[in-house]
Amino acid sequence: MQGVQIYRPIIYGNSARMLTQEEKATMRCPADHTHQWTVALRSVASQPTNGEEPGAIVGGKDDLSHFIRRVTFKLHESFASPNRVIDRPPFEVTETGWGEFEIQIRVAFVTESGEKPISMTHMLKLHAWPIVKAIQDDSRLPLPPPVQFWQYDEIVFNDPHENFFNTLTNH
Ligand code: SLL
Repeated sequence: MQGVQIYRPIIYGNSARMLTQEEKATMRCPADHTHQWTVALRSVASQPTNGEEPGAIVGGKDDLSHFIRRVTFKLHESFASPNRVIDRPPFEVTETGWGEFEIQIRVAFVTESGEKPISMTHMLKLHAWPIVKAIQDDSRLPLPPPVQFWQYDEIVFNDPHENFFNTLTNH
């Protein structure tokens, strides 16, 4: 459809929280891991209104899979199998670790769209500077609240195939 432009809003980013002493003792993760985090690509429909994590599944439905076929999260190479391929919602990866790094998020669309994959970069955020870092470094204090670090974006399709346009608009 020449001259037609259609976009779909998305949210991507991460949540992160510190591991408790008990979790560190019982989870089978390396001793230097301090945080558990989740990186995700989510629909705007899953956005909460009350400050909770986006996609803390409002209505239990992720409405991205009608146009997104696959999301690949490329983690830091210190992780085992850093390329994490997710073929169905929820498009997310949960891990434990100690450090912040750039995550490449590659989004592939349903085959019939004829659209090329797109990529974006998310900087994994574990520490809410500067206040929470000071708190989390003091083991006598309670754990700081989880970090939420999310980005709103819009995926734009130019001159979409008619079928794909219909898929998007009928959903
Ligand atoms: C740095 N930007 O160079 C950081 C790298 C790497 C993070 C952070 C654990 C991996 C694992 C992990 O959190 N890596 O041991 O499974 O300082």
